[in-house]
Amino acid sequence: MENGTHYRTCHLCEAMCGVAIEMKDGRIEAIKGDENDPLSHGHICPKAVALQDLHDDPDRLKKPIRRTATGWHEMEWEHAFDLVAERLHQVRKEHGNNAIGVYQGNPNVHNHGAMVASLPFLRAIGSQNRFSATSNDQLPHMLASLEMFGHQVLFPIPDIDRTDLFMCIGANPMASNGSLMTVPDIRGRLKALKNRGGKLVVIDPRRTETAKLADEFHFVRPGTDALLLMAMVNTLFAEDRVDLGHAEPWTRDVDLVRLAALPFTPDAVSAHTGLSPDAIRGLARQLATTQKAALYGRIGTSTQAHGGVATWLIYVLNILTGKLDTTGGVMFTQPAIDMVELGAMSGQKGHFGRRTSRVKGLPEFGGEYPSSTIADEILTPGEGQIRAFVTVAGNPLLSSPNGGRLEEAFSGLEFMVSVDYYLNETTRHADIILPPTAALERSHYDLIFSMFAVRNIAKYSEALFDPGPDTRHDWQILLELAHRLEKKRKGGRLTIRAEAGWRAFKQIGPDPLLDIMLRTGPYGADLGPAKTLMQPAIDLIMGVLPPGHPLRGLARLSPLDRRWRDLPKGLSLSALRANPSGIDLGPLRPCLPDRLYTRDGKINLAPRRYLRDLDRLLARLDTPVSDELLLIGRRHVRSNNSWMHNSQRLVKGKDRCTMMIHPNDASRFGLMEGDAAELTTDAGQIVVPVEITDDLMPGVISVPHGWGHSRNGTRQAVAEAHAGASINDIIRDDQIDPLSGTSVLNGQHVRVKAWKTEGSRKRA
Ligand SMILES: Nc1nc2c(c(=O)[nH]1)N[C@H]1C(S)=C(S)[C@@H](COP(=O)(O)OP(=O)(O)OC[C@H]3O[C@@H](n4cnc5c(=O)[nH]c(N)nc54)[C@H](O)[C@@H]3O)O[C@H]1N2
Ligand SMILES: Nc1nc2c(c(=O)[nH]1)N[C@H]1C(S)=C(S)[C@@H](COP(=O)(O)OP(=O)(O)OC[C@H]3O[C@@H](n4cnc5c(=O)[nH]c(N)nc54)[C@H](O)[C@@H]3O)O[C@H]1N2
Ligand code: SF4
Ligand SMILES: [Mo]
Repeated sequence: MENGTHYRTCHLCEAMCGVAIEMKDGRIEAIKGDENDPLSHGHICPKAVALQDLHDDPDRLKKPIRRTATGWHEMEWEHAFDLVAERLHQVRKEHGNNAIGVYQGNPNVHNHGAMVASLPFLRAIGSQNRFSATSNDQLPHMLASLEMFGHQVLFPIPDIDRTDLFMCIGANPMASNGSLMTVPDIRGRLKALKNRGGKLVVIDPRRTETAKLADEFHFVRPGTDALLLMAMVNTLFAEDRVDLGHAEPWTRDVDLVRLAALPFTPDAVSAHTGLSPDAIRGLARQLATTQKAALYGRIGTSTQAHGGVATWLIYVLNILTGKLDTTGGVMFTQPAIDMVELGAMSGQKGHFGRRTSRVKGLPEFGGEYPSSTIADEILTPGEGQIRAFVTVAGNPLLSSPNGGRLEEAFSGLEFMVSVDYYLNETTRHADIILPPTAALERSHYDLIFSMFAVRNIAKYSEALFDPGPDTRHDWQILLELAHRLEKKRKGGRLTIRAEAGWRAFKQIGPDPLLDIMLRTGPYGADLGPAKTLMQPAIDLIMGVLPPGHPLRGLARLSPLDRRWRDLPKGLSLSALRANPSGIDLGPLRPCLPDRLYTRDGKINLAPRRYLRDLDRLLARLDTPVSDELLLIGRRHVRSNNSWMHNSQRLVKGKDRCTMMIHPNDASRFGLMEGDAAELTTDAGQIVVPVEITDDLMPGVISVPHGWGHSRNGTRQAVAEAHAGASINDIIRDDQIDPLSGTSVLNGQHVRVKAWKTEGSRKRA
């Protein structure tokens, strides 16, 4: 890359900020916000500089490495691919396809190449034992979308730039920069909300960075949101405030929701939730009487014991108060590459509960089992036991419940391979690590987060650096392995056509496919010569794509579709290349009922599986409130899940892996500021420094996730020097939301006491 400014999207979190990277003599001089980015307008957060740190990190792996008796040794790519394919194939030949487990982590969804190659890779492996970060994250949102709108990734997104009331429950966008709501510069946007006379309401067990900007804030006891939200529904009906507005003609089963909410009066739930009956009624009334309002929930309402029902109720409340698909409410983004429509066209709108896991009988979602059960499936002998494991851009040892048990599981595997550029807590268990190119060495298009943006935009970024010599992109690694595994499955030979398909796929790669997707999408230019020229290659590639691959829907899309008639046209990859800061496609637009994918074309307000799960919620009303401490997580703007603690600039300063606790609880358990506290559950024990603050609700403690870099044998020097402890070492893997299969990462009971070392005991 020559000197000058390179424009790009930051891929680190969901906010899709535009960055302007100043280059001099082949090196990065500075990273700033791109003022011309139509979504972020120049905003970046402190993590953007880590783009450079990641690139320059001496610990980042660049060639495959193999674990041997004398330590890790580099190996050639060809040899590594051969060996991995051979070992995986051996395991499945001996023990069946399901003997291979696969875990896909969060960075996959920030990587269009990996996304395009992932389904062929999974099919080539052929195992039903698939897992991902989804079940530690947004599964309840996907389930609610599937059940209510008929499509697992059709999410209602707050129209935050035009709303007058933003009600935020179980999310802290000031730290996370938003999730299932791509919203760069949340601070600026919340300020604008206030400047136009709007209001921010936050409901959370911690007075968060977002809460500190709020006009109204309520503590809620962890895990009780479903009760609170039910009482809000109850209030709407009791006070005759239900008005579905625009969505009324397409919504069914409103009355079932009314009946379901009857027992959950504000008085009945008050003691459990910690909100007064008046406060609960007040929340319902505001939502009903503010025309432009959006109720929004995230990790705090999804990864908890009633995550399924709580997330469903957030959708329900928006619909009952007429906020769905209206300006300033919650709306469906219409991205330039419409993965929702592509999925539907290829017959893949999502599915749930088609089969259950071997050991615990937990339901699959979209072909994946809950990550909480990975260790069960590896450690429990019998037909179908996992004996080999593949991780792709994931660190389940730190990100999934019960790290200690996962550790035991991973260390007993017959074979493990990780596609990752760090030797970290998870990948150190691998036999071979295959490191992809660095992010700045690849092009970037946000297939996923463009779907969740608070404004319609399209943006493509060229690679900033040429990939180093002898390196492979994620998509190349996945396709190479897929090709080899398919070949082995077919006894060493593929048909001439299939062989040509794999070769074409590997040759062409994801970007020309982006072009076709853009051109056939809602804002597409006419197909022009691009498609004709590429048609033979595309036909070949289609031949090796598994059924349900979104690209299979391509053939049936056209920008001329009736529903897209009024949208601006002209997008193609070259149009995006000519506009490296991105192209604005306008504010969110109403699109009901066209964008519903349910069989009857209606919104299903009361799916039966949610109603059935209400018995469990009712039982909760009868359970007395206990005074045991409840553990919740938190995020910090300078951290990103488990994998960015190797940047000195991000980890420097005050220790962030602390246990926050209310002063009353601190004195109840004899803890002083800075003491080490010992946190114990049936899963394990960790020791973390105490941070006393009345920002926490009494009875609640908070520890961030993604830390715990002290395990032996990793290679992340900075992270090791700022190790912290992993909250997931004490989060139990036998607590899940039975409705959805989501891990209970928030609201588990924990025992806390001062940690006494030998020395301090003597002193005491
Ligand atoms: N207790 C608790 N646990 C949680 C959460 C919580 O709130 N509380 N949050 C959950 C959530 S929301 C999520 S999304 C998960 C995340 O969980 P995971 O996805 O399992 O883990 P990450 O920490 O994102 O680790 C990403 C891994 O990918 C590697 N990596 C980064 N970029 C690339 C790339 O481009 N290619 C490849 N091949 N590898 C790459 C990194 O080195 C790292 O090993 O954690 C979950 N765990
Ligand atoms: N800086 C930074 N940004 C990130 C990430 C990161 O690790 N660091 N991770 C990215 C990822 S993968 C994701 S999924 C998003 C997540 O985005 P957010 O959901 O906004 O992230 P959190 O900060 O975990 O916010 C969850 C909030 O829920 C609260 N909470 C916990 N339990 C409960 C409960 O029972 N009820 C209620 N009402 N609230 C509860 C917590 O106190 C916390 O404030 O962030 C993304 N952005
Ligand atoms: S908020 Fe920070 S990490 Fe997220 S996209 Fe923007 S600059 Fe990157
Ligand atoms: Mo996440």
